Amino acid sequence: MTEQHSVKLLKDYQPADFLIKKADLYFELNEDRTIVKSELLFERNITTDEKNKPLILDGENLDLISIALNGNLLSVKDYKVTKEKLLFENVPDIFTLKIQVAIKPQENTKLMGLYKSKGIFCTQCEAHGFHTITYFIDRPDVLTQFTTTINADKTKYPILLSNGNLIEKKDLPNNRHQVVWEDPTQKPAYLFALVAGDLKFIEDEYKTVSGRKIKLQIFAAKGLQKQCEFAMQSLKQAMMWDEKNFGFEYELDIYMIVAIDDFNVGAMENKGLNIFNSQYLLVLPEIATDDDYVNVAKVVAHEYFHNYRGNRITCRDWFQLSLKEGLTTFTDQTFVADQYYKSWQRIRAAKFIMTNQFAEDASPMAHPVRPKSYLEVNNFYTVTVYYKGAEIFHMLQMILGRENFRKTLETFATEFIGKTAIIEDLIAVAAKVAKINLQQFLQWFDKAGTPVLDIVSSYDVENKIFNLKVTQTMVNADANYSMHIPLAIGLIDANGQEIRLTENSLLQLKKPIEEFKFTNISSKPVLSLLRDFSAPVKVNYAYSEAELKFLMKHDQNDFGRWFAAQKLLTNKFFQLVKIQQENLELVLDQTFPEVFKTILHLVSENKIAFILAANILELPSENYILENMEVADVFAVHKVYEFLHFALASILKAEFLSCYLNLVVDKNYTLDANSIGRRSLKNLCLKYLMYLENDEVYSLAVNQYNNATNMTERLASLSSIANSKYLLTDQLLQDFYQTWQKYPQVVDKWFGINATIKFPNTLERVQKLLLHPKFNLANPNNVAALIISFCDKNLINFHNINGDGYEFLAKQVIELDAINPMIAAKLAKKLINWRKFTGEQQILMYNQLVKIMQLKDNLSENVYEVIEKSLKK
Ligand code: B3K
Ligand code: ZN
Repeated sequence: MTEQHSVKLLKDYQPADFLIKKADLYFELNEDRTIVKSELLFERNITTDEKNKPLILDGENLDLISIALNGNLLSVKDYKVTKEKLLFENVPDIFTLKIQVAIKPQENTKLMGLYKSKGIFCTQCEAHGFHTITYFIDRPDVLTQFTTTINADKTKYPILLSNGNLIEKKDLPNNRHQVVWEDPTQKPAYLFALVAGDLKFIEDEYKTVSGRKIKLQIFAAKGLQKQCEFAMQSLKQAMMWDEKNFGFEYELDIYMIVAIDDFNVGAMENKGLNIFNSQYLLVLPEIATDDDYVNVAKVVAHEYFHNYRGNRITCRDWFQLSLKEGLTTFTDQTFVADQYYKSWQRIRAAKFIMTNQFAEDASPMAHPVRPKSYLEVNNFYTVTVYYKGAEIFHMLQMILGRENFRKTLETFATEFIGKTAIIEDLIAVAAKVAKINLQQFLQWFDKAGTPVLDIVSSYDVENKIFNLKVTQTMVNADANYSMHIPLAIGLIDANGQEIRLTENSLLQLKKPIEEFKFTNISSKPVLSLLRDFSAPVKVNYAYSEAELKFLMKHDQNDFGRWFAAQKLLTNKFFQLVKIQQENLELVLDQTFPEVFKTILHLVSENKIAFILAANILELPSENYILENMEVADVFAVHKVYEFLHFALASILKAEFLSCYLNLVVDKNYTLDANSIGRRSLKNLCLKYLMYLENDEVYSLAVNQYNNATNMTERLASLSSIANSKYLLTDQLLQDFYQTWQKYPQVVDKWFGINATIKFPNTLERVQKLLLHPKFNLANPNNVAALIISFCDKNLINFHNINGDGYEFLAKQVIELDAINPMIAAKLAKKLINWRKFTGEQQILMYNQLVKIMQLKDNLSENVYEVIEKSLKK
C-alpha cells in the first residue's frame, strides 16, 4: 500500500494540530507555469494537548520553489517533502510561512484544484483540491481568512475573480493586469475559488429583507448571456425563499456564478463565487428540456442554500458530509416543490430513491449516510449521502413539524455560524426545540440498508376499530434492531371520502413491532400508506387489486395515488416477467388498460393534474423492476417492458391519440406544473403510440420534431423515432446534430439518444461516436451522455451476453482513470453489482473487474476503492 491507500476512519477524528488564521495568496497565471505565492499565518491549535507536534502540510504535484519562516528563508534540511506532505519539526506557536510553488493548470485533466477549461482558468477544491494549488492544511475544520491577488494577461483573461469583495484593480506593464479580492469570512480551503478568462456577464440586484443591496453577476463565455437569464431569476427566487422560510439572509455584498464546460459535478458552492457545470446553468427553451430547466432552478438554489448549510456552518470532517449535502438537497427539493407542484416533487424523490438508492444500499458500495470509513472521500458523494440524507431531513421535518424545523435551523445557525459542526449538533438542537428524544432517530445516519415494514390490518366491526400491526426489519441487522420511522397513513371510506381520525395519522414507529388502533371507524376502510413518502423504506401490505384501484382513484394524497398505481402495475409486471422466464406467451392483463383508461379519463375531466397522470402512466422503469428482483433478468424484463408498451398502444390507440391531439402545447414556452405536465403527458402518449410502428404515428412524431418550438418536445419525438423502425431515423438524427451542433448541451443530448437506442449494434454506434470530433473523454458531460447513459439506460446492450458491453466499459474505466479518476470511479460503479445478475453475466462482469484490478498499483485510489469493495466477499 502506498501512502495514498490509507483508509480514513470516522472514529479516528482528531482536531488539527495547527490552524491557519490568514492566507494571502498571489497567483501569477501563465501559459506554461503558474506561480502561486502564499503567506500563511499559523497558530498552534490549543485544543490539541501535545505542544511539540510537528507542522504537517498537505501538498501534491507542486513544484516547490522556496519557503520562509517568519521571514527567514529555509533550506532543504529545515523541512521534509514527501509525495503528499510537507513536514516541519519544531515550529513556534504562532508564525508565518511564505511558500512559493509552481503548478501547471493547463495539464490538469483531473479537474480538481486549479485547471483550465476552454481557455478559462478555474478551480474545484472540494473535497481535497486546494492542496494541489499550494501547500495547506486541506481539511474542512481549518477556517481561514483569504485574500487573493491575481496577476494575468489582460487580453486572454480580462475577467479575474475570487471569493469576497474586489478591493484593488490595476494595469501592469506587458499587457498584464492585477486584482485583489478579499473575503471577509473565515472559510475552509475547499470553498476557495478563482476564475480567470474572457467572460461576459449579466448583472442584477437583490434587495434583502433588511434592505441591503446585493450585486448578482452570472458569467459565461461570450454570446451565452441570454442563456443565463433563467438562472438569475432562480437565484433571486432562492434568496427570497430562504429568507421567508428560514430567516436566512445573504451577508456579503456580491454573489457571482460562473459557467464552465469541463466540470466533474453539477456545481460548486464556493463562497460568493459559485462555479457551475454549464449544463446546470445555461438554458433556453430551444436548447433545454423541462427537466433541464427544473435542474437549473434546483442546482442554483442548492448552491445558494449551501451558504447557511455548509459554508457559514462547516462540516467538521468529511464523514459529516450529509449535514451539508443531505440537508441542502432536502432544502432544494422543498424549494422546487414550493415553486412547482408539491406532490410531483415527492413522487420524483421516491422514484429516485426506490430505484437508485435502494440499489446502492444493496450493493458492495452500500454505506451509511454518515460513512464510517473511506479511502477516497470523492467516492462518497453518492445518492445515499445526498438523497437518503435528504429523506432523513424530510423525516425530521415531518416529526418536528415545519415550524419547529424552521426554529431548529434558525437556532442551529445562531449557535454555529463561523464554526464547524457534526450531525449530532443539529439533531441536539432539534431535540431541544421540539422537546423530544431523537437519539434513536440519529441511527438513520449511521446504519446502511433499507428498512422493510411488514404491515397487517384488521377491522373490528363490532367495536368500530381499525387495527394496524407494523413489523420492521432490516437486512444485516439484529432481530430486535429498530429505527425511529415516521409512517404517514390515511383511511378512506367506501365512498372515497377521507375519514377524520381521532388518533394521529403520523405513526411513529420505534419498536420492532408496533400496534396502532383507530377508533370510531364506522365501516371497513381502505388504508393509504407511506403518504408523501414519509420514510425511505420498503412496505409490504397485502393490498387487494380492488383496493389499489380504489386508492388510485380516491386517495386525496397524490403521492398515495401514484404509489398505489405503481404497486398495482409493478405486481402485474412481475407476473409477466415470470411468464416470460418460463417462455410462455405474454397476455395483457386487463388491469393495465383499465388503469390507463381511468387515469386518462380523470385527466380529461380535469380531476387530476397532467403531471400526476404522466407519472402514473409511465410504466415502472426496467431499472426499478430489476432492483426488486433476486436475480436481475435484464432480457426478460426488457421483453415485458416492450410487450406492455406495444400491447397498451394497440388496445388504447384511440385514447392515446385523442389525449395527444387534445394536448395542444402553447407556442410560448412557460414553465409551470401545468405546462410541464401537459408536455410530459403528450410526449408519453407519443412514446406509446410509436410502438404501433406505422406511417400514421411516424408522421405524428416527425411533425412534432419539425414543428416543435422547444427542446422538450423536439427531443422526446426524436427519442421515440430513434427507438422505432422508421426508415429515415438516421437522417433525422443527422439533421438534429447539424442544427444544434454549436450547443454543447444539445450535442450531449444527441450522444445520449444515440447511446440509448434499444436495437442491436448500439455498442458499435457508441464506439464510433467515441471518435466523433465533438466527443472528448476528458469532458465529464460527454462521458455521462455517451458512456454512462449506455450502461444505465441501455440495459440489453450493456448486459449483452457476448460480454462486449462489459469489456467496453472496463476499457473506458482504465483509459479514463489516467485522465480523471473521479469520473473513472463513477464509471467503474456500473460493474460492481455483478452478483445480482445471471451466472453467465456474473462471470463476464467479474472478469472485467479482475482485469481492472490487475493494474492495482497504477490505479487511482478512486477506482481502486470501488473495485476492491466489489470484489470483496
Ligand atoms: N459540494 C459540491 C460537490 C463537490 C463534489 C466533490 N467531489 C456540489 C454540491 O453538492 O453542491
Ligand atoms: Zn451540495
